[in-house]
Amino acid sequence: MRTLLLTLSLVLAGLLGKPYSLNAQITSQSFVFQDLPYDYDALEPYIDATTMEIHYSRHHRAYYNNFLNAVNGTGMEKMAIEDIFGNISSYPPAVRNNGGGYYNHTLFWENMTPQTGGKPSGKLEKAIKKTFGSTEAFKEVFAKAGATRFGSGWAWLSLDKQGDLFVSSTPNQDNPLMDLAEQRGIPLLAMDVWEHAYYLKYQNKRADYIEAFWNVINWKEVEKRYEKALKQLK
Ligand code: MN3
Repeated sequence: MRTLLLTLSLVLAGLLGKPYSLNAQITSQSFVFQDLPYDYDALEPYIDATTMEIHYSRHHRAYYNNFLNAVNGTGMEKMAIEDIFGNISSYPPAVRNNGGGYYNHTLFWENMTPQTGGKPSGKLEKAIKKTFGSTEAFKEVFAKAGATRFGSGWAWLSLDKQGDLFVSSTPNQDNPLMDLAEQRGIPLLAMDVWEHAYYLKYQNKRADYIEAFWNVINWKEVEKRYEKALKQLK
């Protein structure tokens, strides 16, 4: 029924010249498509409004819709997404790609803000200093993880099982919660380095986008995630 509705709405939306408007009606009780926590132009000049609008309302929405279609009727629709990721290697690629796309972008929007503190503080700052030497050194490691990811993917700051921070990068829509990730942990900060995240404004200059990203990090949110993740380990 859901697939039929989706097909009908796509056809209708296409006729109306609004390819995503009706597509946007799919919802789920377990997996929420969250509102963007700010306006599309809120992160200007670092991330332009058109990129934000396309990225959120089309890319993210498509991952979400495709994820719901992939889990609907499988039993997975009642699972916590973290548990799905913990066994992702045993599920179809559509769950991995779209579930990752849905989760990663939700985190990405939350860990950006126009009211950034500019740098980490509190317990997180201490942990960053302990692991990387300084915030500047962390910035370099994180930027390198994003810059050297071949093709499409993500850069991450995460917390491992031992309670230590680490930086990693994953291909496509994978993330550190997935059982097939090279380094597993709880994601605290996510940076999308797919071309769709920056190409309109920065074209091929991924390094410039990465430099700009530093200006919109929601450090308060990353700190909150860090403290929550520490508690989860106990
Ligand atoms: Mn993206």
